[in-house]
Amino acid sequence: MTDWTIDRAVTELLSREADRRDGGRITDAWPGLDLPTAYQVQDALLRRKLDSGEQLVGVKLGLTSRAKQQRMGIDSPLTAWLTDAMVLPEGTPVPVGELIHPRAEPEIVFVMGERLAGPGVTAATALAAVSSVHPGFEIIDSRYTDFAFTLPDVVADNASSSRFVVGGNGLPAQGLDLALEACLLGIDGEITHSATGAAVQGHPAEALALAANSLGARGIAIEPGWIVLTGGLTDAVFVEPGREISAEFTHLGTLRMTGA
Ligand code: 0L1
Ligand code: MG
Repeated sequence: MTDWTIDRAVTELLSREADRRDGGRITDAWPGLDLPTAYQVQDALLRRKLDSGEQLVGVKLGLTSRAKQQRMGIDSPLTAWLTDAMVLPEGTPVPVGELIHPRAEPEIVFVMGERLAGPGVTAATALAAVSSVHPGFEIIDSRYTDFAFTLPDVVADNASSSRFVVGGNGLPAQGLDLALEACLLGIDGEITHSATGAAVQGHPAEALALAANSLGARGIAIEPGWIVLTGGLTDAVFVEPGREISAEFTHLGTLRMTGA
């Protein structure tokens, strides 16, 4: 018998976020938190954010690259929600003081032109529904100490979502080879990590198809205008006050951001 409920887990995670504090894994206190229940926590957490005035603007994938999976010790991709409160306009300093222990990771980002509803979505049909492709940063800020979590923990925590940057005006997907699109991640001018789009499920459109199919299994479609973060290409690096983090893409452009 447990006194943990979906509602209690949501309250715990939201209060950690509001108080800028991390804490132990929910699954240590609630071993019965399985993956379907964790997605129920994630959806209930989204509802609380929407009730407080935030708008749903898209979906993100997490743990889509080997680099991220190896670092986190979890080999299953996941999905989570993006709201307007997480948008960090390009060029805006990352408000480190408002966060717990933020890390940044470079991502290939899609803005959707058409509705995409699984099951049966392929990478080709997914890519055809994309309006534009952008360089992006995700700033993750796990509500768990040292980013130590199991898959249900991180799913419940909306996949460590905190802030994200969508850069540039975007390019049409047609004409880009996103598997070969390279990204150099730099800290204070020194390149520390590199990857190509193939790091993300073989092709970022495979990640988009995966999101459409897994959301489809829950009766949810990806809507026109939604932003889709396809997952960290490389490991994430800590954001610190005064530290400049750059992501230089072959065709999508270069993004820079600095911790404040
Ligand atoms: O893009 C990603 O792979 C984010 C994964 C979220 C979990 C985390 O690394 O904290
Ligand atoms: Mg990410």
